[in-house]
Amino acid sequence: MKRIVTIQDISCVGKCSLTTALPILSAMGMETAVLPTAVLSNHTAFSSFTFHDLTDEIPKILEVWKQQKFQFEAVYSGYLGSIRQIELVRKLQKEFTEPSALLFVDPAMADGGSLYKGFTGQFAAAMQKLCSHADVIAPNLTEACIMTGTPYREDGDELYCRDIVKRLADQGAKNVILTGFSYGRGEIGALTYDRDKDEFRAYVNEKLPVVFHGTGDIFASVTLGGLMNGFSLGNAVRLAVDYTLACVRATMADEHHNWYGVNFEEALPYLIDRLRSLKGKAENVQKREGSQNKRDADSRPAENSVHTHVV
Ligand code: PXL
Repeated sequence: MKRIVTIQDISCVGKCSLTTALPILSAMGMETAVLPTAVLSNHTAFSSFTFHDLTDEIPKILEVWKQQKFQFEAVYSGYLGSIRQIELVRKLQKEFTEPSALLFVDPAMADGGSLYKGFTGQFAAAMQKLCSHADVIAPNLTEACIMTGTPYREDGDELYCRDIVKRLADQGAKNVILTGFSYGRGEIGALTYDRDKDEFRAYVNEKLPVVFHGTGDIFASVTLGGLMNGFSLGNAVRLAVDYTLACVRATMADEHHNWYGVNFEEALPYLIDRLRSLKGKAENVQKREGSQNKRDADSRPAENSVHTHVV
């Protein structure tokens, strides 16, 4: 079993950050250690909330982890509350992982053209630096614009998005996933860029005319879970886009649904079925073609692909 660590807040109510990452990554077969950065009564999209910062606790935890010689195969950072916490993510990467481990950064600091409540330009600059050391980053368009100094355009076309994604990779991130990407109305997905292969890919699926909180954290958790299960970036992103849609559908199916989080729980069987099917395909290919070709197996198109482009 792979052991990974995720560093983000725990919002007691309003499904996001740790309360979604943990069940999703567990369902995907990861032993998931957590470093809670803060405890909130509920996430910050509610009209009021408490915020108890845990930054001072983290160095003490890391001290004991060092004594215990804990190591992780991936570090996944989400919503962070301070520049010191960003520095602690780097410490985790440097001191608690092998060079082959994955650093996955969801900048989780902005949306809709502006920074979330409480975040500053200085924080954004520190996040940009962290992203430059990452293997995979998953910003939305607002975060990507902030980190590249690009004016935010909601109606930006594919070329506009590609340019931003490429510039993020030029800053150092090996793989960039621009979330919330679409070619037009009625669809949503992600645009990815793999720096080593110099390859853009886009995958989109149906966009329902609703907005729910917490879908970004679901998307990021599933993408990381897919990568840690050995899937290609393309297949991990397809799985994440499709599962996020399944969560939104499950939410809509309940007439008493909440605005503050999606029903990812009832969609978990779908996630596990897709995971099994992708792993099954990889094993079949391995049997047929021998172990040398195994790494190619997960690059086959997933079922239910709606719209895939390699450019
Ligand atoms: O989903 C990102 C997120 C995580 N944690 C907290 C948040 C948000 C977004 O608003 O408020 C506390």
